[in-house]
Amino acid sequence: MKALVTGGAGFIGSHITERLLNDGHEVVVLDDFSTGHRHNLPEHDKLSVVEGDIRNMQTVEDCMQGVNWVFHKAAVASVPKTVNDPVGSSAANYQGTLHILEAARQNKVDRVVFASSAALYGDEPTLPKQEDMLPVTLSPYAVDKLASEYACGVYTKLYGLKTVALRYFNVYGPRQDPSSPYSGVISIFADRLSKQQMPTIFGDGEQTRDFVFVTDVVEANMQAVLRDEPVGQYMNIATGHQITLNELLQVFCELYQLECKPEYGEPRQGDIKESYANIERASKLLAWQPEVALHDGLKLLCESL
Ligand code: NAD
Ligand code: UD2
Repeated sequence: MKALVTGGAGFIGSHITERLLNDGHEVVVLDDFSTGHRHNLPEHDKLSVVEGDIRNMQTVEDCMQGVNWVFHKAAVASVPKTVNDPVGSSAANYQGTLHILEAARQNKVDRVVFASSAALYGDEPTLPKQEDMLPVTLSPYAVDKLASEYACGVYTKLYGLKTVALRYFNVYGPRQDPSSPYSGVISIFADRLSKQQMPTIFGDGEQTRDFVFVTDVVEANMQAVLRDEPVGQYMNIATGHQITLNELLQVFCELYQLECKPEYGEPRQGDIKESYANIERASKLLAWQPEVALHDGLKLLCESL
């Protein structure tokens, strides 16, 4: 098969690309390198890398030629960036998705998998987060992800384009960029601890998250193109388990054999207290279960640094 991976030079996209190449597929990566890096991708005779922008319809059309599967991961993935520039980020996060869907329709692509987000649950306190809950959009990022999910649904119902939306919770693993204060907390903790520095926990550390390892996310993407059951659906991709940040840091310190003496800072404004997902829909429609336990995933991450 021939696959287009938008955002393929980024964290999640590069892992999807690697998996596709390992499985013998041909891959086109479309990335503007705004946060992605060429060094995230291997040299491979079945991989072509296009430096371009999903905001440009012609670029998207050019990349869509002969494609069977699209893994649409390109986005301004930082919520604060979308807060600072709602119009500019929407051009990528919503209009860019429309470009992908329209070019996929015109080119009779077999499947489009869209990277959605747990951000759609906002600060709704009910746990676990379930797909039938009403979205609570607290940022331009969430609005664009929701609008993109709706657009995927419309393209399936109206034009018969087979789309699947995957709502990722907190994804972690090698190649996640720790450089911004809003980078994934695991990437920040790993970066600090690998330099023998103690990270800062914002608040009392009793907030929880559902951390899912990137190769489990890749497997969900693969099942989303291989199976018919998920077509036209959106579903949570997570583990179904939560862990507090205090516990997370404790596991990390054991891995690095460091005495755990966290520094506590002010709680982050707008922080969500608890988050974990119900993953029944994904496990049924994708015949999928996360395989990598947190301890093992953190070990793999530490070994990669
Ligand atoms: P990332 O920033 O590492 O990857 C995004 C990639 O898209 C980068 O390579 C970037 O250069 C590229 N890109 C951005 N704008 C582009 C544009 N206009 N044209 C072409 N390429 C562009 O982020 P990630 O963590 O790998 O996220 C991948 C996707 O998953 C995003 O859509 C993100 O919103 C979504 N997501 C991620 C998480 C997470 O925990 N990492 C959680 C929920 C949803
Ligand atoms: C995730 C997404 C965000 C948005 C949000 C919606 C990531 C990286 N972020 O934010 O884009 O979709 O979900 O709910 O996927 N923390 C520390 N110390 C640090 C960094 C973070 O204590 O150095 C805390 C932070 O205050 C929070 C927790 O760690 O309580 C997780 O932070 P995060 O930014 O990794 O992810 P989250 O769930 O807040």
